[in-house]
Amino acid sequence: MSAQLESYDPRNLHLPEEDLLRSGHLACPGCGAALGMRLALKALGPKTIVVIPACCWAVINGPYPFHALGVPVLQVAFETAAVSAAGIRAALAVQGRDDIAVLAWAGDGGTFDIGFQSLSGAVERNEDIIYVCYDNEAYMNTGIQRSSATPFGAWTTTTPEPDIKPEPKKNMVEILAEHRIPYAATASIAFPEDFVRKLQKARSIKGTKFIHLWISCPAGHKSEERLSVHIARLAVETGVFPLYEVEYGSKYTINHEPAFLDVTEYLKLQGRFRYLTPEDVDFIRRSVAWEWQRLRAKAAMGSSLPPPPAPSRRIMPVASSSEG
Ligand SMILES: Cc1ncc(C[n+]2csc(CCOP(=O)(O)OP(=O)(O)O)c2C)c(N)n1
Ligand code: SF4
Repeated sequence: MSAQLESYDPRNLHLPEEDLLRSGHLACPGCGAALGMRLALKALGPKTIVVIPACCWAVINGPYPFHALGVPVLQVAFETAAVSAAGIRAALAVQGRDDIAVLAWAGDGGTFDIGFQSLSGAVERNEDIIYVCYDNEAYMNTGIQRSSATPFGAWTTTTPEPDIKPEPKKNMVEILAEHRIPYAATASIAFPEDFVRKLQKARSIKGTKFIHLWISCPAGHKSEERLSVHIARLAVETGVFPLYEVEYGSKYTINHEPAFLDVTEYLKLQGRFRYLTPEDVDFIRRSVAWEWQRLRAKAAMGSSLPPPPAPSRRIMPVASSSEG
């Protein structure tokens, strides 16, 4: 383990005290999606309504009339997280309630694939919602099927050996940023203060905010439960999952300079990558380097670009102190 990872001490974290994820939830041990929600509600607080489509979290929350969250939850059809959240926001606007955060919380299948059309529509209308995609890189709830968020080379039940997934992962933050929403960002459960800060920032901005949260999933990644946070940290420190934010599609900020540990440090802890050949690992290594080159170029260009002009007929929301 690198000196940088050894020096990391979670006891030094500064996070909001309040816990709105109750005991008795139904997540697997070591589930990053449970930790992610715990952090999200620490960031947003009790004045939050959560919208959950079909995904692991629809199960984690528990069977009606019980549920594990200390905030109201609306469970909706798989493809409708973004539009359902937008509908709640519209209803709250009629009541004059702009003090409540509306959080759409969906898996990668419900975001990258099945919910993409309604998400793109909501984003194009710049609906005033926070959308978090917790990304475990497959359809885990129904038995580990490949999604378009599954990375190259991963074993899933629909990409079994020797036909491990040949396509790279879809780049969702870039696609959302190209909709020129006020805020799009990546985050990780292994960088909780960064994630909490991003949610709090999202809450202070009007319009659509999208956060792509990388989470560990011991059941689907075939990894040890106790290593969930460590693996999530390695995803960042190997450069596989960069932490950055994009404002109005133009201003890029890289939030963490990785140690650029060798990708094998990350891959070897997950059984889903056990079928990779040395050539596959080399491809992943070169892809990580290429993606970083591209990200740095965008960050360099973005720092000299002004934000896009505000449309003359629609008020393009800008940062405000009220909730998003
Ligand atoms: C229209 C529709 N198709 C399929 C399903 C079955 N289904 C329920 S959850 C799920 C997988 C969800 O995957 P993802 O969004 O990645 O979340 P995860 O399970 O990984 O948390 C599927 C396919 C459904 N409920 N509705
Ligand atoms: S399958 Fe993965 S994401 Fe789903 S509850 Fe289990 S660990 Fe969490």
